[in-house]
Amino acid sequence: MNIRFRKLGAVAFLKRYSLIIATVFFASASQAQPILSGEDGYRLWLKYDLISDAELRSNYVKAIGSWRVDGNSITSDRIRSELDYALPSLLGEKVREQHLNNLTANKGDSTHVPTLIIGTPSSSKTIATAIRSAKLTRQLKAVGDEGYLIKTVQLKNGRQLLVAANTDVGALYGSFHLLRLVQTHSSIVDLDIQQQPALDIRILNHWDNPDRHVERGYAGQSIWDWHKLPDYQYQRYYDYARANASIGINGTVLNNVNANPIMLTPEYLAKVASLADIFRPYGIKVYLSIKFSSPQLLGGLETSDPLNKNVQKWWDEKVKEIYTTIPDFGGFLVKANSEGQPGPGDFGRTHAEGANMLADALAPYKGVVMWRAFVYANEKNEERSKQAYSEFKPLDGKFRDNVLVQVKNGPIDFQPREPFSPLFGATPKTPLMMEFQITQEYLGFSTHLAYLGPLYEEVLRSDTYAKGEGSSVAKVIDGSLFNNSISGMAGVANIGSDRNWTGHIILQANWYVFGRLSWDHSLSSQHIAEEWVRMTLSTDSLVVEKVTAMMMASREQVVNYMTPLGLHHLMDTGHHYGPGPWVDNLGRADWTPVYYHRADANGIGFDRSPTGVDAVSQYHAPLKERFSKPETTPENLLLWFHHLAWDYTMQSGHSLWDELVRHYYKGAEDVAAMQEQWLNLEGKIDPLQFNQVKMALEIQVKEANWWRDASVLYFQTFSKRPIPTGLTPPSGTLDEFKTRKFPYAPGSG
Ligand code: GCV
Repeated sequence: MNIRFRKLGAVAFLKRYSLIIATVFFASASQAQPILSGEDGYRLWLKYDLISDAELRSNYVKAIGSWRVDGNSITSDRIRSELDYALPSLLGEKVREQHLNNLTANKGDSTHVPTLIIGTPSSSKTIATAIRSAKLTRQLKAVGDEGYLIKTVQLKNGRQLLVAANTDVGALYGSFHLLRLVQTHSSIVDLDIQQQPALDIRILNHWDNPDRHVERGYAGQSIWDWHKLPDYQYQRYYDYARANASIGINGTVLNNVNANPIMLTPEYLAKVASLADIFRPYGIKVYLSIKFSSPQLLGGLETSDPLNKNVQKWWDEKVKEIYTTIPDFGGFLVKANSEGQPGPGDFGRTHAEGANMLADALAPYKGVVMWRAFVYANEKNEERSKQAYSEFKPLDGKFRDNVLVQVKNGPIDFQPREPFSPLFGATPKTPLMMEFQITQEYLGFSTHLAYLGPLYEEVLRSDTYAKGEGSSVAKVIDGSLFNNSISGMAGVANIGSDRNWTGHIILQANWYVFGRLSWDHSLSSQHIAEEWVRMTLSTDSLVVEKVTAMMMASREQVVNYMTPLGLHHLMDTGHHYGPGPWVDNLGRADWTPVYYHRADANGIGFDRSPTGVDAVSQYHAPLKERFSKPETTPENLLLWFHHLAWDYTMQSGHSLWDELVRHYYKGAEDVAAMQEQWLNLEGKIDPLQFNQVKMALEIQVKEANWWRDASVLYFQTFSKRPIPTGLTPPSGTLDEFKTRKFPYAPGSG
């Protein structure tokens, strides 16, 4: 432009370019400048940005400015590439040069032993000697196949940092741990860390279909491009594996539990195998959801009866074929006799008979069956929250050793708040896996900021009293309470093809917290949130403090503006987007919100006490007694267990009606306040990240108000009471809210 300006002269230049100048001027006057560079979220928490504090950097350089990964496996290569990329990025380019020089000089020269050594006693002489001389042999043994030690030790050549493990995958986990310490600017002086996972199976469940639609997915299409697999392998697959390994996730179920049998065809197994090859070096096994009627649908058999010899043979052969293609295949996830899916019940058989048939086929290869307990049926004539317990409790002890029963955290379905499922603690002889939902089917999709760490923590720490006080859900699922030999935790993924993976940058933290808790359920969700903020958004202490506080409060805000005081399942039909407490006309009563809130002229809530459907009897004492009476039921679960009069007096002294309305208002107000807090951080956060969250918060504020107004107006038609003084009455009309339709809301089933 400058050159042209000089050639043309001012007047001619203006004539020729006036239109462009005007367009640029008016465009910039009317809308924000596009941001052409910045953090779009793709790098997740593995950003490895340069540490700007020179002193801090030089301290790290002293301790880990040179490194060596011993071992010849692909996993060792992966560790090497991660460190070779991460450490110079974090500590400066000089470190890269230094490291390369060291590596060349190192050959046979003991004066150049790097300050950081990573490996296993069998892959590394240095590690083997150090472990022996530091008397760490027993400690290392104790961490098992996936654990690791990170130790500062004094060796002949001086102080050295060791990341030692029994396997290369353990060394990989240890390396990510060390990187996390650096990324969060934590001290690495005199490290003495011993880690091993609390649970055996730490697994994502993708509800992804072969056509790339993700059931309950709100972050674009499935990341698996089945059509182009096995030949086309996106970089994203590798980055997915890196991200999972960095938080200890060691398994992935690639396809929807509402399974398409095509996944078991040779053509698709080849595609699955190519993903397994990518994930293997990262310690991640692949698993598949299967359709129970596959012998009929794929094999042309007349039945899928699990006790039929031909059916058993079909599965034996299919499993053999799978292991020929994928030697370390993890196993099957099964949704059976649930929401229209086929299952052993179709042939008069039990869940145990169905699961055991598959377990027998998988056992020779050490595969497992994860059999879901999410079952409920109209014909059962039993209240929905009770059905999983009724069905599975009598089957305790009847499952093969390689079967885990996978139980949703609450008795209904991933609501913003539910009590823990009474199945936890009810089946001493059956290992139960936790199933959490990471994707926000019922918590505002991917536009509502709801950090789920506090929800997971609340569930894991709940006391089941199965063996007296201290029998937490965490102890049930990690196998320690009943001495089960296998354990696991599953999270329904919130990952999609969106550039930032989860549709909303902060919701990456839900994937992160799931992984971290599945590795160590004793961590606090607050600690994990802080860690995530430091790695993903900023290490600036103000940002860390403010954003962590926002995240920690966010789930309760959603509870307040959607389903306060134990209300549940009030979302609109099918897609579950927005409020629909009035919906009363679906195929099944227990799909309708009116079934759950039971509002009438007398009051609101579901009587699950002994005077009602007696769901409380499924809990151990003293919970069953506690939940039986409104006075001893925690108020945040009150309407889950009780139907109470609008004038019932709450702990605050307010009537139930006033308290309910106040919760709705508080939820919406808190979101508006959160929006303000975020806006105050402008300039302290990368502009792309900042803007993404800003836009999502604008939507969330609108939708929180919508939830509040629609719910309050609707319940007011029963309570016939005024909005409490001091609160501004809702602006819209109930009729208008009722007419809102969203035929194309994402993620439908
Ligand atoms: C995959 C709920 C969801 C369904 C989901 C089901 C399940 O009902 O709405 O989309 O199906 O749970 O967990 O199987």
